[in-house]
Amino acid sequence: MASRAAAAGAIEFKLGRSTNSAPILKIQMGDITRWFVDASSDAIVNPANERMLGGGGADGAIHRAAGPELREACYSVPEVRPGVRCPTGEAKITPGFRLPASHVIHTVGPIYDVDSNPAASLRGSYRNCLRAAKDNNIKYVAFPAISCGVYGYPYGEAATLAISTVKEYANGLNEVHFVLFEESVYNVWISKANELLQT
Ligand code: AR6
Repeated sequence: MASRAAAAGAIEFKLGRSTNSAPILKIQMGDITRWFVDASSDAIVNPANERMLGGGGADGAIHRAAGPELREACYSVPEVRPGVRCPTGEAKITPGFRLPASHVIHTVGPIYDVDSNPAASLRGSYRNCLRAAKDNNIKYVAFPAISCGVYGYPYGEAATLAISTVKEYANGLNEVHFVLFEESVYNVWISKANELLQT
């Protein structure tokens, strides 16, 4: 259950049993482009597309806030096949440039109606973002609701996968945040977290 309600609507949960070292999960409403915790070891997750050169939604907002250097950094990520720098379910890391967060972890969630196994792909996105964070000494990560906008993933199913995957793979991080733009998405995330993180 929620251990306490923090400021500005953020609700905190503990991920795991051990009292002091277990990572903290925070769920809050907000604009992920404004999020930061720590000058060098924090990252926001960008729900990108496979080209990684920007787009609409959170991706567009992140690129606008980070400045043109972010597009240049993404452009220099090698293509694994024509037009694909980051395959669905994988993650790539860049600096945050003009963003308050020091890093951006770009991932590509599944297009719900197109992907042959959207649950496996979405789980892969969360897992590979957490892996990229740990590989780069990042201690604080903020996720949006990957695939819950243009890519059409139902919120309830997405929240269950997001929270259970974070619970499984957050060890070694200090905090994982969900920064959610819409109240309807936030409400689903809180309700699933209460279901899945009861202690
Ligand atoms: N901060 C936090 N969350 C946000 C923000 C923000 N500033 N802006 C939007 N959201 P979407 P997807 C929420 O569509 O479904 C892009 O064009 C939004 O309300 O950004 O993974 C990419 O280039 C929703 O809940 O990402 C891809 O082509 C969530 O972020 C495609 O969209 C995700 O919505 C990716 O689609």
